[in-house]
Amino acid sequence: MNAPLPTAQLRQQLYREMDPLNLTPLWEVLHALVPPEPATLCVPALWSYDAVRPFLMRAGEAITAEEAVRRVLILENPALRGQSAVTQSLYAGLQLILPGEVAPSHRHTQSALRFIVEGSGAYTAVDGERTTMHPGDFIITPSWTWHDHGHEGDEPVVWLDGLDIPMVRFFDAGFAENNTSKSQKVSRIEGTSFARYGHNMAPVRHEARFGATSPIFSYPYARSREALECLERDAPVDDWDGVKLRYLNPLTGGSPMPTMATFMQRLPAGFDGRPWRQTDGAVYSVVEGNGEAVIEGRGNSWRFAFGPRDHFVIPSWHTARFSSERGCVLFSYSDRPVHQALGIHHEERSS
Ligand code: 1HN
Repeated sequence: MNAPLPTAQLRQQLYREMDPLNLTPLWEVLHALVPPEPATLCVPALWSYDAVRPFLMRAGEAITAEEAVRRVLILENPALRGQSAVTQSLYAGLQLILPGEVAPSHRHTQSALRFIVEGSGAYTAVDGERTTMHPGDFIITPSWTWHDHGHEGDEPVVWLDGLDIPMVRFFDAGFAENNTSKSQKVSRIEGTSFARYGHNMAPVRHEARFGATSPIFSYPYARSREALECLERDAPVDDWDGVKLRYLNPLTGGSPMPTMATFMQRLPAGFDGRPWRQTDGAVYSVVEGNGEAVIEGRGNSWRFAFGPRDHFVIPSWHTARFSSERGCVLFSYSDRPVHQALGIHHEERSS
């Protein structure tokens, strides 16, 4: 009789011989599949606008918006290079349009947000209505709506694109289509959506044109800024967030898009925030002022000094705290609505 194989050898033989059947033992990977707490591969990263802008302008010389379809430099998480992802679920990029250019009309199931970083006078058209871009405006392209961008002004315009591309890719649920015309026909005057839905009022009889997405597709900075300024003067300042507001879909009270939540916050002068962490990784665009983010996670720490137009990402379950000597305004977006829909959103605030 043969001597029984030593355990280790027995197992290796089992693994080897069942491998051709695409079978693999759970017990070897169980700990990694259900970690005791989120253990993202993503790392915090900062893109200083001073460093990025020259490359954007060079891209403006290297290719037209029309040829590129979308002239964008993708902000890739350093730990996810090649995946067009800033976190496991989110995409971020900086898009440039120059005077006279058109980015042709198309549609896709991925939802997009635009946050205007530099310049005025470009427009985006969604489903027949144009909206003019100004720095700090937050604009939505709902899933499966025709959209094109154009620029009839006289200075370069740059915005942050936030899309749910990795999430839709994960579900293998993406469709896309090009329009037959470069620029879609304008069928409503500018401001129609905002007039119908943007004043804490809504038409008495209406349908949700964009399904689960907000019928307002442009949230002007002038309004958000005014709200933050008033609240900074008169309302309690949160020790973790400063003064932070979430954008909402006026028809539901929920997030403007089913997959992405958006926020605008003001850190008052002298703010020295307490640390927090949450499961939704977030991308930040600095609107005004300067500040610092200290981020810790997975045994490492990062200190980002940020100023206007800088972008940074705080990955899932990394501890972060903000400070600002002279005050600043931050826009951010995350995949929080999906966490909430799945009942897996976690947040921790420390003292
Ligand atoms: C897209 O359609 C836009 O419409 C921007 O401006 C970025 C990234 C991937 C796929 C589609 C846009 C995009 C995109």
